[in-house]
Amino acid sequence: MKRLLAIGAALAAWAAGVPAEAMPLGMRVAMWGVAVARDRDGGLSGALDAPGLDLTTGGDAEWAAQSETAHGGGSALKSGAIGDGQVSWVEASVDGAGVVSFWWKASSEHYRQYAIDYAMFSVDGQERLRIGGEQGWTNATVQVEGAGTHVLRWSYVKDDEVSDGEDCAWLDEVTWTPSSGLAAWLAERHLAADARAANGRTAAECYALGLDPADPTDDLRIVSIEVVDGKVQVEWTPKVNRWTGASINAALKGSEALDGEWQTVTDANNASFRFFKVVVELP
Ligand SMILES: [Ca+2]
Repeated sequence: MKRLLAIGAALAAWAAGVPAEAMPLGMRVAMWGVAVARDRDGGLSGALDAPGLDLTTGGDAEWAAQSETAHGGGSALKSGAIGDGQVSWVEASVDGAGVVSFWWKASSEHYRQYAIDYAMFSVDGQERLRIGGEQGWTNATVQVEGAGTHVLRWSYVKDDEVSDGEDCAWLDEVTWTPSSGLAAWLAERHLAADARAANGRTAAECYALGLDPADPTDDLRIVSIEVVDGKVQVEWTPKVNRWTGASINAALKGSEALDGEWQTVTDANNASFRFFKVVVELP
């Protein structure tokens, strides 16, 4: 989901006293500073909560929500009805390293302590945990390492013969806690998803802009904005970060009037624009 930062109510103050004459873009921006606010349909709050997982299901039968058997009330997922030699799985993709925690339960064919049909949890196709037989609700916590996308998959797997028990698995209360990125940054600072930092900005803005949320004086003052090879480069103080948009997509918008049409600036020396704003995509 795209979460956009765009100019909001602060724009008026930001643009006050704008000189009409053409001057280097960086100077204009330095005089005006920059205001960043949330896009109305950005869905920030959802993004700042513990990220929800987008689940997909497949195999020979699909997992489905039901409320007959759940951990701690409410509903849980139950594996689909499958036959011998078949599998029913549900999975979610996550980015980067983190910890996945969940509750699961199984009722399946077993021999003594050995699960013959079983529920399996895998990360990127590699089995990490397995339960089977008459296994009550069990909590599991699994560390996921490495950058990039990881696939978390829960499968109910049957061997070639015999069924026993309720012949299925259940899954409930799956949480994903990233060890990097915005969610981890928030957790480290004990900030709520909708926290307003000491400098008045949202936590997400502080994260995106490299600001210290505990420091009321640590706010964004633009030194320069350039467009290099179509990419916006913003330099600001006091952090004096050089933000190239490599990790955060940014677009510089220009307009001849505040209530005019905002266009993407592809020429930093275009003197017709009197007003500018930076639109960034939050991480
Ligand atoms: Ca079996």
